[in-house]
Amino acid sequence: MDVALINTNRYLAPPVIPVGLEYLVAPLEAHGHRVTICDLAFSENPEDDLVSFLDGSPAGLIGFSVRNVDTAHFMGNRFFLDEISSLVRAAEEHTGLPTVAGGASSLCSAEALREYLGVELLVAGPGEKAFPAVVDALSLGEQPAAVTDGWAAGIYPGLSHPRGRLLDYGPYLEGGNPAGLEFRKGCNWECLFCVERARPILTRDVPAVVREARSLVEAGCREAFICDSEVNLDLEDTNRFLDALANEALGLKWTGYFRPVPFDERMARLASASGCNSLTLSVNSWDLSCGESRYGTRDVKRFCRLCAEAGVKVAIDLLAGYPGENHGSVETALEVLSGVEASTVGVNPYLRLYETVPAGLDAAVGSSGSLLGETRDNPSMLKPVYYSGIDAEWLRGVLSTDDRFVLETGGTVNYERI
Ligand code: B12
Ligand code: SF4
Repeated sequence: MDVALINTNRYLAPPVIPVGLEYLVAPLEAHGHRVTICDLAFSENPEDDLVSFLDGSPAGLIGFSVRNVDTAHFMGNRFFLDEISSLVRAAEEHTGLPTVAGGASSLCSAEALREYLGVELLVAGPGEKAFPAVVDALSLGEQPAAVTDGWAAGIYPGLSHPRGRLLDYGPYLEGGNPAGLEFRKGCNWECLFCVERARPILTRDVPAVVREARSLVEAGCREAFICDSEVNLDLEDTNRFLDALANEALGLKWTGYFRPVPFDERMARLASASGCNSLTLSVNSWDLSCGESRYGTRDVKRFCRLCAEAGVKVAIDLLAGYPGENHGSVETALEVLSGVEASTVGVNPYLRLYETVPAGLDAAVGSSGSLLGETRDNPSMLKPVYYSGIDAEWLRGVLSTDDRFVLETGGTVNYERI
C-alpha cells in the first residue's frame, strides 16, 4: 500500500526534525509498503500544501504524526490539536482515505486524543512494529482496533534507520539545531507528573544506533539530541553505548536528558569523550527535599561535580511545588541547587496535568494548591490544565538572588541558554 506520512509539528522553538516519522519508513518498506512524507513544519499555508501533496502522491492511507498536544507552558501556552484536526478533516474530505495518528502526544492520552483529532485509528506509543501491522491489516481489508498499543508491539532492535532520506534537513539544521537519535524508549521510574513514567524499556542494539549516528553525520548533522526519556536509565547499557559512540570518533556533538542516578565517573568521562558538551538534568523539589526518594542532595551534587570534572556543562530543569510541599521545601531544593556546579537552573512551578498521570491528579486535587487553566468540561485534560502548589510571584522573588536561576515562562528550552 502507498502510505502518505504527514509531519504536523509546526512549532519551531526550536525546530525539531520529525525523527518519529523517519523511524516508521524502513519498517513500512520492509513490509512491502511505499512511503512518502509531507513535512508541514515550515509551510506558510499548511492546508493548501497538504492537499496539493495528496494530489501529487496517490496513497491508500494517511498517517499523521502528532508530537505535541501543546507547549505545556502555563504562560503563553500554544495548543496544537485544533490546527491538526483541521488538517485531518481537510485530508479526509479531499481523499476519503483512512487516517491514522501516532506520535509522542499519545503519551498524554489515547482514545480521547483519537477522537479530538478525528482520525479513524491511533497507534499509542512506538510505531515501528504496530504501524506496519495496521497497514497490513487495512491492505487485507481487515479492520484494526481503533487504538493499537505500540508499547506491546515493540521495536526492531537491530534496525538502523536511514536518516535524511525522505526529509530536507536543511531548514532544521540552520542555527545548529540537533537531530534526534534514539537509543532506548521508555522509563522505569514513576515520577508523579510525568507522562513518560512506567513505560517498558525498549533498547536498540548499540551497533545499529552507532551506524545511524554515522548516517546523521553523512546527512550534514553536527549535533544530535539523544532523545531517550533519560539517557542514564542504567549504568551498564548506557556506558556500553557511550563507549561505542566514543570509539567511532564521528565528531558528532550530542546532548540529552539525564536524571541524577545512576551516574558514575566512567559515564561522565564517556559522555565527554563521545561528544557531549552539555546536558539537561531533570529534578523536582519534592525529591530534593523529602529525604526518602530515589535520589537526594548528595546524588545531585555528585552528578554535577563529575560532569564539571569531565568538562560537561549542566543545565538543570527543576519542577517545583508538588502537592504537600510548602515554601520551606522549595527553598531547601533551591539551596541545594545554588551550591552545585550548574550553568543554569530553569524553575517551573506549574505542573501540566494529563489523563495518563492520574496519581498526580488525585494528589493535586486533594492538596492545598490550585488547579488552573481548563478545569471544566475537560476530562481528557488535553486542553491545558495545571497544578500550582507554590506562588509564582514569591518564587520569582526568591530566584532573583542568583542570576543562574530562571523562572520558566516559555519560548526557550533550557539547554539553549548554556
Ligand atoms: C527529546 C525531546 C525533546 C527535545 C527534542 C530534540 C530533537 N532535536 O529531537 C527538545 C528538548 C528540543 C524538546 C522540545 C520540546 N518538547 Co519535547 N520531548 C522529547 C522526548 C524526550 C523525546 C521525543 C522523541 O524524539 N522521541 C524519539 C522518537 C523516535 O519517538 P516518537 O517521536 O515518539 O515517535 C515514535 C512514536 O511516537 C510513533 N509515531 C510517531 N509519529 C507517528 C505517526 C504515525 C502515523 C504513527 C502510527 C506512529 C507515529 O512511532 C515513532 C517510532 O517509534 C519526549 C518524551 C518522550 N519520551 O517521547 C518529549 C516530549 C514530546 N516533549 C514535550 C514538549 C512539551 C516539548 C516542547 C513543547 C517543550 C517546550 N515548551 O519548549 C518542545 C517542542 C519542540 C518542538 N519544536 O516540537 C512533551 C509533549 C507533551 C505535550 N503536552 O504535548 C513530551 C512528551 C515530554 C513530556 N514529558 O511532557 N523535546
Ligand atoms: S521525570 Fe524522568 S525519570 Fe521521572 S518518570 Fe519522567 S522520564 Fe522517568
